[in-house]
Amino acid sequence: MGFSVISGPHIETEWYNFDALNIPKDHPARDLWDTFWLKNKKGKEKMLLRTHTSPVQVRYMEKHNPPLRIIVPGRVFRHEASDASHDIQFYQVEGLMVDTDISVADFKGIIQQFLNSFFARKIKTRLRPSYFPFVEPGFEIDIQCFICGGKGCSTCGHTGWLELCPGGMVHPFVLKSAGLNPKNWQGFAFGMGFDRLVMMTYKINDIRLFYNGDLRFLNQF
Ligand code: 2NL
Repeated sequence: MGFSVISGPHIETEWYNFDALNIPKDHPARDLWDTFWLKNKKGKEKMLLRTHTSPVQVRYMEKHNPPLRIIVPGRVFRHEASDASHDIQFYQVEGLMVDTDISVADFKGIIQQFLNSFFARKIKTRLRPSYFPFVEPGFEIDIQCFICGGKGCSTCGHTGWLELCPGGMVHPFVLKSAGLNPKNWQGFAFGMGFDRLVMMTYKINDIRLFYNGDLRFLNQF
């Protein structure tokens, strides 16, 4: 589908990780991300371990003229307690498409195509409204529960749907921060937790298994 795979630094500035993404310093939305801050040098900008791969997309938009289609896989870091579905580091795969006349229909079509191909069968999806400061409108993409086929079971909390990945139309503020005129360009973006996709595919119930180096686990793959 014409997407280039792009990567960028794990250590980021506050501007690229937060401010440019419409997450201002004293805004409550910033509390959505538990951040590892680095000791900053006097008079220098505050540095951190990126909490998402979005800063890579901002940097890319600054340097390249649209139309743009990129996929950004990479390690991200969150300062939070770990449990079976959360770790202090994990992989995200974010996507960004910027062009003229891009709509939610383009977003849904491309995600649908990706999922059918990743899971090697036709996947039923739906979009549900959600909030992220860097997109407007924002949604969660749900897939039909692959355990019960949509009938409702304990895995899907008896809803028939599983939350897969958030996304939305790139907020005009973010395009502006990256030097693009939102009157001329629109786009969509999404951010998948890659570990979660792999957990669903292989029916793995604890994200920490990927990183604790137990060879009995790793040698199965
Ligand atoms: C998450 C967050 C999302 C995006 C990531 C994005 C990037 C730019 C502009 C707008 Cl440069 N949006 N990324 C958008 C929506 C959701 O996911 O934590 N996912 C697991």
